[in-house]
Amino acid sequence: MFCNQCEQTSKGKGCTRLGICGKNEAVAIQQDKLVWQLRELAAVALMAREAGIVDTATDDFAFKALFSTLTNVNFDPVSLRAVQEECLERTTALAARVPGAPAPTPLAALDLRDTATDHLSGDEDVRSAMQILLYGLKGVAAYADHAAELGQRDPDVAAFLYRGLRAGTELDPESHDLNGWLGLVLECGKVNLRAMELLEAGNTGTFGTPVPTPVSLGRRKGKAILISGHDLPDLLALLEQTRDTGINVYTHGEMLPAHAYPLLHAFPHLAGHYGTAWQNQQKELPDFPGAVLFTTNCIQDPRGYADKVFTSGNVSWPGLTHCKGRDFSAVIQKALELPGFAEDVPGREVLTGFGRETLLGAAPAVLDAVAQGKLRHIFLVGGCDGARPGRNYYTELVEKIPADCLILTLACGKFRFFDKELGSLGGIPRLLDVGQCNDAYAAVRVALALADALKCGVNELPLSLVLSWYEQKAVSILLTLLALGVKNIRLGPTLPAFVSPNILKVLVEQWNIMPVTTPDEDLKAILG
Ligand code: FSO
Ligand code: SF4
Repeated sequence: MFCNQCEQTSKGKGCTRLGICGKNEAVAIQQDKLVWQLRELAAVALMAREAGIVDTATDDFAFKALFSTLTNVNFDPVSLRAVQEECLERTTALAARVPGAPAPTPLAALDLRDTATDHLSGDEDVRSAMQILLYGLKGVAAYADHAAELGQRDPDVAAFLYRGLRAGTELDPESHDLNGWLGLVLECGKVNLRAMELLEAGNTGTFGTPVPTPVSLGRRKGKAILISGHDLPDLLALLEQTRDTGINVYTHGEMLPAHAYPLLHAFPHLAGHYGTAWQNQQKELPDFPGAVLFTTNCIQDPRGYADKVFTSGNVSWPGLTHCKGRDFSAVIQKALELPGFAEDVPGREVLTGFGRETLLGAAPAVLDAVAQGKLRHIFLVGGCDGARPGRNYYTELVEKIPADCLILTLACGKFRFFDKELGSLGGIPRLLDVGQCNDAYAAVRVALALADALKCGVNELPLSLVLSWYEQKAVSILLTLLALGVKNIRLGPTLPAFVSPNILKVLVEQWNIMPVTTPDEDLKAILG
């Protein structure tokens, strides 16, 4: 196996035996084969589009299938095999409708082929660009899948997914030089903005516009279910199915911002938030006295507490019960069997829900504070969390940011500081949780609106982005920021293993992207 797609990749180079994430060799190879199958599907789907055939069900499938190869999503060879079989069936069926379309490789023949790297160019920079593109596409696929679940689709997003998947393979009629690859990579960023826009439309259209909402970190006496991941429709279904059962539902990880959506907040048994970021689950979940549902990444080996963990959607772990079709009766049954919390435990509250509308509403006050010299600088400190000790940088940075600065945050990286008392500035809380990783869309729109109001470019704003990355959704968001011309991004805790020295040079020269150093040094550099 060879996998270098996430930040915790072995020795900063690549996992070659067993993934640090727990992905074993067989599953890694299977995921590579599935990606290859999707490249074949892409070639056929592009020919179909030329013939005027757009098959939405196949587009939806392609997003889901690629999503299942993201870090910490699907560790189960049986369910991955089913995805592979469906991919073969769909490609065969679509090819039959398109004259001259190539037949997909049968699974038995695919098993004999090393699809991890065999199609990758020998040129280090081209290989790097192909990997950046593939990992960015995985992020796009995740957001497009979430959006499609909410009925939001744009056939152009699928068309680009196909173009990107076909690129560089023997199925691609075009050839691309390094500039062509970089062009595709930036286009991936733009397409990801569209995917996040669709998802925002789906979320707000279904659940309402997020409003700043205090969320309890305490516990309520009674039976309990913990729901983790990013899938809000799963949460809605769970809340509906647990209505009047006496079970309280708690959010975990990236589900925290769900509390800010009016439709979800209205359920009185949406009781609060439990735990912190994904990499702490093996410490935090054994003590949870109820059932646990993982709706998307990031799941880890539930050894020792597997009997109470369930999965849904694209997530799978061998041996766990997978809830199909948003039927959570097995989760509810398990929660009723488990003791639940013995008593009420009051807890602190944290604020979430500073979505696009709220932030845009606060923009005049922010601009005013900037004009009066009361607000020196805005920091966006966000992205994904992970296990590396170097990630304490983000906690320390937030603690050290001076009191006349605001801090926007999003995604699971915020759990390093989400419960800190940072006070307020001109009536605005200093720490503003924009939401999940996909809500980077909201942060981008607000930055563009502020630049517009101040009649300057986004790089001239008193705004600095200090991002943490872990998996492929973060890659797609980074590409979006680059495609929008956002410069001076600080990235950590380490730089991606899949970026070659020459491509890094381009990123530094054109975007002045830089690694995080120490909180003190970076603050000095930013604030002057
Ligand atoms: Fe985190 Fe995991 Fe949301 Fe990622 S929970 S690491 S970028 O999947 O998606 O922020
Ligand atoms: Fe290694 Fe990350 Fe790939 Fe897992 S996803 S095998 S940790 S590079």
